[in-house]
Amino acid sequence: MNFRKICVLGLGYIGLPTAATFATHGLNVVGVDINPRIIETLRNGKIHIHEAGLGTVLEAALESGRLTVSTEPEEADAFLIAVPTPFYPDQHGEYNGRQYKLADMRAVTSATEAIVPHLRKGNLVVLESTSPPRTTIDLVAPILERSGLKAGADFFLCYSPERVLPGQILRELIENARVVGGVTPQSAAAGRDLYATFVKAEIIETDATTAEMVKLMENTTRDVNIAIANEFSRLAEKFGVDVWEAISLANRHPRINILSPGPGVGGHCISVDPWFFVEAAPGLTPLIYQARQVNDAQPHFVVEKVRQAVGSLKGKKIATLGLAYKPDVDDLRESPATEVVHLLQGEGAQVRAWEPFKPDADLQGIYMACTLEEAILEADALLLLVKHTEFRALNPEELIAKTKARIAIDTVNGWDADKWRKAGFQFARLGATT
Ligand code: SAJ
Repeated sequence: MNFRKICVLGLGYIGLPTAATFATHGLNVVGVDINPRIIETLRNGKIHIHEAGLGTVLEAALESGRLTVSTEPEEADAFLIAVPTPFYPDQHGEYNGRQYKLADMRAVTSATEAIVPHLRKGNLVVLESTSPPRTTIDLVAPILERSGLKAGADFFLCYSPERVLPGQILRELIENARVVGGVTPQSAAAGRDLYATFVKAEIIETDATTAEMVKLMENTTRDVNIAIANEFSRLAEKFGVDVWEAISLANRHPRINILSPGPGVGGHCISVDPWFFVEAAPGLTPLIYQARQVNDAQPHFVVEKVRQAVGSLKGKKIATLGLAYKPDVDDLRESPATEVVHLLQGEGAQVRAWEPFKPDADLQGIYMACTLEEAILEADALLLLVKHTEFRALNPEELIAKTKARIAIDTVNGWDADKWRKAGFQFARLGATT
């Protein structure tokens, strides 16, 4: 199938790089977002998100005239839906006394509805948003069929999960294998033809529900694996073992790859997607549910670690380093570091947070320092929460002259304990007692 013009609905972390990449590979692309401010920002040649290399690709796409942006979709050969699928913050389901989160599919629903007036025979529609199993068949297809056209017969319909790692999106879009699940084999083939525009790796065709499940299985596996690493860190502290050393030794086994403990699991993918399985089948998911509980509890263990290091938290001045959900990104969504700050404040600590990727973030109730120096000057303790490259490079010998703090607590194995002790800091690390 040949594509000349496509519409990408949702210009966030996935939709925008995807739209720009299609445009730089020769397609005419209309990028659509319901937020007029995003459209205006892009029209002014600016970007509302931080992603390595995105500026260059976007500039090329806009300058070529192949990428235009709008608040409304229009007729096209294909429509891609890349809108957020968060969970409802304050609604829960319950099964056997276990509370679980519920997927908020309103953005997928309204993006799909917006396509209906423009859908024509022979078009392709692809859902990319991470979604509960059967969303393509049970939610998207019936809405699109309000056009009078039949999914699979009159138009092609696919689910194709994005699998790109924030921080490396542009490279992974092209280099990662792509799964395309169609509601019919012909739909999957049409989806493959579309992604072949830029995907250099294998494109694998399957059915839509398998593709949805593949995506959820990937992120759920990572969540469960991080949960076991976090649980190991608690056990190591109990037994006086350094979990980081133990993990590196266990990982010498040819079939073992234990992930890293830390302050918890953040972002809008791994801490969210497992809930889609739990909601869809609460009786079949005790392990997935438990992993979520373990990872969500991790910020409390960090607070306990700080308490062990500094004594009572009341009135203590803590400088927290990093608020992003993971290293070297500016994304603070669902960040466990933010949760740690709130918990410390709840215990009466005075926190100054320093996030070099977003120093001016407006987070309710969190004092954002303008510089590292400002954050640490009056502090009693330094708390490393994110393994940003620039934090790993900090030199404790130089730092000690710039702060009152003589205690350093590392939750991500980012600092060399010997160096910090030699410089004069009392040093503590999550998952270790020495
Ligand atoms: N984390 C740990 N320990 C680890 C690894 C990660 O605590 O050993 C934490 C991170 O600090 C972060 C969270 O987990 O808070 C998630 O980070 P991540 O790098 O594991 O994943 P994401 O959310 O940035 O991206 C994931 C990726 N999925 C997988 O690796 C299976 C990516 O490929 C997906 O495209 C993305 O989710 C998505 O959009 O679904």
